[in-house]
Amino acid sequence: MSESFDPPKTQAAGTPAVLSSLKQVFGKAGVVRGTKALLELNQIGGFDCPSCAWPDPDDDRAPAEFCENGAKAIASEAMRHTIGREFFAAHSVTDLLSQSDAWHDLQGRLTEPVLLREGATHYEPVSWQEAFAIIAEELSALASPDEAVFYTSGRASNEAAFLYQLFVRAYGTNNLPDCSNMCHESSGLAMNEAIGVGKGTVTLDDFLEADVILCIGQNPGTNHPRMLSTLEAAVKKGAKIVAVNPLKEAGLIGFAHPQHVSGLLGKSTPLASTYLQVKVNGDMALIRGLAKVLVEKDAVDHDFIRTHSHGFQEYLAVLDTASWPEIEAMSGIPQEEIRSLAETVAARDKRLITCWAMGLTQHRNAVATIREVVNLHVLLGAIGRPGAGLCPVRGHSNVQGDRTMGIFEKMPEAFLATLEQQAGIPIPREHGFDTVESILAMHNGRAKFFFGLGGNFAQATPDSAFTAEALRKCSLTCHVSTKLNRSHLITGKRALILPCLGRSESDSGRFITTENSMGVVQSSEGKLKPASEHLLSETDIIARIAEATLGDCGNIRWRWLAEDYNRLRTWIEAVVPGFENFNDRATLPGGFYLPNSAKERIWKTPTAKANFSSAPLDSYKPSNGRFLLQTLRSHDQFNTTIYGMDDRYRGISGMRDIVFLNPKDMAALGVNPGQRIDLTSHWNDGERHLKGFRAIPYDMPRTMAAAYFPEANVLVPVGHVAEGSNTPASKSIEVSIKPST
Ligand SMILES: Nc1nc2c(c(=O)[nH]1)N[C@H]1C(S)=C(S)[C@@H](COP(=O)(O)OP(=O)(O)OC[C@H]3O[C@@H](n4cnc5c(=O)[nH]c(N)nc54)[C@H](O)[C@@H]3O)O[C@H]1N2
Ligand SMILES: Nc1nc2c(c(=O)[nH]1)N[C@H]1C(S)=C(S)[C@@H](COP(=O)(O)OP(=O)(O)OC[C@H]3O[C@@H](n4cnc5c(=O)[nH]c(N)nc54)[C@H](O)[C@@H]3O)O[C@H]1N2
Ligand SMILES: [Mo]
Repeated sequence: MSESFDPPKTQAAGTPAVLSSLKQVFGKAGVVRGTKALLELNQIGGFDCPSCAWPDPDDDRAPAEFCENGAKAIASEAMRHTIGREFFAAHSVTDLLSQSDAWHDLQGRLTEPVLLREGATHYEPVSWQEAFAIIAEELSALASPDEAVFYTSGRASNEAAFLYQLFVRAYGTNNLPDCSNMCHESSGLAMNEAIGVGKGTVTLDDFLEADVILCIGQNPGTNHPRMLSTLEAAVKKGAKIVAVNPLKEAGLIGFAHPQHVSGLLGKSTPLASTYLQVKVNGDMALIRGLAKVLVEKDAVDHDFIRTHSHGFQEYLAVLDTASWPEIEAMSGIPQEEIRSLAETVAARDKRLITCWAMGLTQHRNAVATIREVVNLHVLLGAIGRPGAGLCPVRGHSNVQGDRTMGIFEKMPEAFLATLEQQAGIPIPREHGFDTVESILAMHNGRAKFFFGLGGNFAQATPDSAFTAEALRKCSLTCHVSTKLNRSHLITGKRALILPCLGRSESDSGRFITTENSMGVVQSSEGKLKPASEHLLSETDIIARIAEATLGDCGNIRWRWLAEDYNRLRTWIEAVVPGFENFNDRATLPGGFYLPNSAKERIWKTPTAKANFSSAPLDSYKPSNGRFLLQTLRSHDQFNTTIYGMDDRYRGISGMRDIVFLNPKDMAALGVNPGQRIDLTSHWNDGERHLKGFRAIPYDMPRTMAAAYFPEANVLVPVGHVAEGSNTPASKSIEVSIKPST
């Protein structure tokens, strides 16, 4: 494989995206299975793409309603290669651990349950029944249910997630950490405090009516490619797109629609008309500056502020005290540019949509920053009217649905009380561990049992070495997974891998439901032949573990409930608000919208208003000579699943061991392009090291650095988290850099 770096691209998608999709799908899944998968992907009656959570059009879907990265996700799930007992007999756990994440993914789909016995070097086959008995035995042996941790990634269906949290709570704990703790937790918390809902308030149609769309801290060309079609349509309707990102990202600059002839011929639509290369973590200052100008110009919505908001006077006071030198220093954006942004935002009807993702959520002050975004919308009355609103862009395809179903260590009392009534058994109320607390609890011995419903806990979490120690202290680590990953290899005394059906595969004719980033619940029915006849659905696996551990209890008959997903949906309807007539509505073409009070301008906050936040202005400042490192995704990965070694839009081929730096900083460090450097992260618990990565020049602000997740997770301090949400601050890691010796 050739390793090289070239200048980044200035447009996303086009023919290279189509070619890359087909190469991945046909190469891994074969032409027949691959074609069938692509034809069913995101179609009404077909299955929901397991990649990101960007919505599909409500109706009127194109015959190819998928993107390059959705195709890669499908290729990885639908691949023909499989691994079973021969594979695990041939490779010890230590051998497998020495391989890369990309190699793990290439080996193929898991096909049968395997067990690593205490002291053993290899996984060996185990029957489903024995696997469930081992889990039940371990859970019964714990001194308290709170010694068990039950993690969830964001691919589980609503039905599986609901049953899972029911089991975990029936067992007696709220220890339900999830990937959301590392993802949009800061958004959920900030929005709940401010407007009484933790979810976005816009639909796809709003994009077609917007005047201005702010895309902050998000790289949609790679992570939500179908969003580019929405942005293109918005631009064609006259919307202005403003990108706020330290890095120049191709997908924000231009888009060549891969399903339109003009796009295939390379004709691209320019997207962002303004591109603000903010400093990492400088967004709060930027938005405060913007709000300051809007108030100065009296371009705010006084009616909305009077009728709907709380805390305006205090907010005016903080705007007053925010000084321009401070705003400019923190954001890195000159006053004139912020003034000109205010002109753009104030022009026309101030129908503003703000989209954001991990560039805002993974900082120490993430919650305050996102509240500042909400402040801006409250000032403009840009919530709950057509063409305006808040759009946290979710990651995993069903991460939002899993939360709706109760995957949360701190579910509100109303949910738990209704669940208790429906289940007819006591439901614990004490809050459980989130992701970071789970790591600490396993490390200090308060938790001894780890269960993962999907995901790759060991790789996705901060401080890889510390988290590995934590997992190794467990009595049992157990994963329900589709593909081999590093978490299967960093084990407790005993370990189990339980292979499950993927979303694209037929589940005995049953369908599941998911909820996308805009609160649309829709059905998804896998159509491909399962990778192995031994696979069970996630729901069946959970039901059988619950039965082995607890037996039927209260009103719950586990196997009966899981057998027919309509029964589970009846339970969901009884417990979760907004799911009336769930079974009838689940099959509506295009699904149905969940209620969203903020969209109706009803504020379910303690003040019954939309609350301004007057948090002190803040940004992370590394000590002199040090850099602020952000960890991000390349174009060839889905979180910890590495599809390939390229990052096409950023001009990178064949390598992942790289650090993007400003060319002037490289010169100051005395480092040439491609030269190896060593990074050390600094935190109050000590230092962590990453050696021998290659320095790559990139168009970005000074004293900032960027490296790929998960390789750079060794540098993320476990205690460096967002205040309030406890999300690892994996976009603001203080590092020192020196040339490797
Ligand atoms: N193909 C593919 N799709 C995915 C995923 C994937 O890995 N691959 N992951 C899924 C998941 S779980 C998630 S959460 C989403 C993630 O989607 P994104 O949030 O787009 O993912 P990141 O790569 O973390 O990108 C962060 C972006 O924020 C910018 N950024 C970093 N720090 C700052 C800052 O302080 N301020 C501003 N304004 N910008 C900043 C970075 O330069 C980068 O462009 O994507 C989902 N979709
Ligand atoms: N440094 C740093 N760390 C980060 C981030 C970052 O930006 N920087 N981002 C964070 C974010 S936003 C997130 S969401 C987390 C992601 O954290 P996770 O959700 O834990 O990680 P994934 O890589 O998405 O999980 C991939 C694994 O899920 C399994 N899998 C795939 N499909 C299925 C399925 O259908 N069912 C089941 N049961 N298993 C399946 C496969 O075995 C695969 O190996 O990482 C976080 N970690
Ligand atoms: Mo995420």
